[in-house]
Amino acid sequence: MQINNSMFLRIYFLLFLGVMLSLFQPLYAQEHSYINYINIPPGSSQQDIIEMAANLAPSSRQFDWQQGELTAFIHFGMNTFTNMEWGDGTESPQLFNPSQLNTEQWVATCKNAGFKMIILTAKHHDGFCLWQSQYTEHSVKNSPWKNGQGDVMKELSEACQKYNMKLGIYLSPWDRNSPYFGTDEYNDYFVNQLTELLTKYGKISEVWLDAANGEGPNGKQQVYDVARWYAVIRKLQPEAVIAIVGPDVRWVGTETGYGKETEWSMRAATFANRAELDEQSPEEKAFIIESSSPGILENFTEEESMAWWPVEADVSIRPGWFYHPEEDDQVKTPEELFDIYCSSVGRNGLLLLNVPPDTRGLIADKDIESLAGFKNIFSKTFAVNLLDDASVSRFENTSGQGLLDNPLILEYTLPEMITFDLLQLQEDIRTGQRIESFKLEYEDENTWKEIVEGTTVGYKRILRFEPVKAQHIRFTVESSRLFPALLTIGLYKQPDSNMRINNVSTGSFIFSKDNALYVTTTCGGHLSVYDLSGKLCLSQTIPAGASRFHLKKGIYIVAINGIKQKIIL
Ligand code: FUL
Repeated sequence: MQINNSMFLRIYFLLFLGVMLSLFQPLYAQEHSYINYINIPPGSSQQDIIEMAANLAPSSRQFDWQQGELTAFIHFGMNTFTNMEWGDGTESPQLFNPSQLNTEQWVATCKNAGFKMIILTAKHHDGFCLWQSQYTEHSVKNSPWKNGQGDVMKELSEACQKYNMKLGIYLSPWDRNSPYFGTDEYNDYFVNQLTELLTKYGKISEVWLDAANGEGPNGKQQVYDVARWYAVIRKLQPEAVIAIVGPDVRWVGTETGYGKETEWSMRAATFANRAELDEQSPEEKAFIIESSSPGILENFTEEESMAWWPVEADVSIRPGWFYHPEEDDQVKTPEELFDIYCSSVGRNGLLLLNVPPDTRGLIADKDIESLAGFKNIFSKTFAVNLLDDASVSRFENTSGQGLLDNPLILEYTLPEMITFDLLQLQEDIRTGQRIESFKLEYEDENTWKEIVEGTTVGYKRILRFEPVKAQHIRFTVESSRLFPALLTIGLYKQPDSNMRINNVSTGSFIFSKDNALYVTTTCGGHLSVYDLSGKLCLSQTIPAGASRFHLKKGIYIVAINGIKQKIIL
């Protein structure tokens, strides 16, 4: 239900005019200012900091990006043909030879499933380029595919234009093939590649810069000149968001697709280029973030700035990022994909779902079926907002401008009993992200019973629960930074009540120190550790709490209760 609807006006016309206009007007005036960072003046009071945090909003490129909700990742390249996850850059271009490559099939599949953008791995860590680059021989031009005349970027860009799909690029900064890697010339090489990709393939809406930075072919590591890269991207494609190693979009922190229950889009931050930021125009502004911490108010008193830096949750529809035939029976089910959607977009993020084409250059049938099944669950679930027929029987806000101690209460009366199992909330992020905690209750024989409670909302918050039957419903924002920017509230019924409610444990954490792997879990479970060739190095039951394991230096895939993450020791 859109909060400012006619029903609301009918019942609380005078109240609405008196209260809402006075409260929303100052916010509305700020709506288009898009202040997405702020340097906190020294000596700011707690109240000043609350106001600054509450009024931070996305830049227009961040706002447009967030509305897309679903982006498809296409991992395709040399690894598809060597059946690897990471190549070492010595692979022969002769191996790249898709038999039926059809980018329209990729785009149509993703479009049918509700995706708004596609990001292609134009170059993965092995350095092999899927476009006709004039700066390297390690590309499609030396492959047998289309006698070396093919260009995957070009074909994808044309298909995206045809189907009105946004296009993004993944260009790996780490390059295990380039002889320049580890020298200043590599930054020129990288800028040249960026320039080709950003000038020859139409509009690019996202540039995904991976954080991996290992050794190049000469054993050296590279110092990335990110300031220069950002300036090139801003100049050539000012509307593109720069993600991961970038100022516009932040990595959620795992490769599971599951976001955090509490997710503030703003972060307390320290910028390397703090002094220059004020001088840059909104179009060219790009923070170089040195450190950042979650947007809880305590952190803002520690750091010198704050920035709007929303999350993207990436995950593959299969265990690997690239296509491997042996994983054909491990494609995520429609229910799993819906669970991931509710736990990424529904936790104030954007979902970046990888769908890797096979050696034919086509998305496999199994993956297409799962995506179509996901779309079916999605459409059925969100077809009807059961609150649309409700009247607001109580609206209470005693707080004036601040809501720290004074709740906002909305009570709804339905014409008849409804059954629902999903709550969806949205804040108008152009105003800011403000809600700190909320709860949903229903009336049962004259007593109010809690259904569910939560913390942050932001762009979108989805919570699922066992089906509830009710006619009177109460929604309360218990705590908020200034007046809550509540935009919509909806109650829905999922098509299959047996659908799995998120039971994936997000309560595990891994890190490496002194060549050891540390694992902390809240509930214990099973730990498996694989090396990059897929060999199992460790498999054992772990207790709740912290455990330490000694492993050789290297890169490992760590799976805890089936959820995989990568770690470098
Ligand atoms: C990681 C890469 O190392 C993986 O291969 C994959 O591309 C993933 C999305 O990002 O850092």
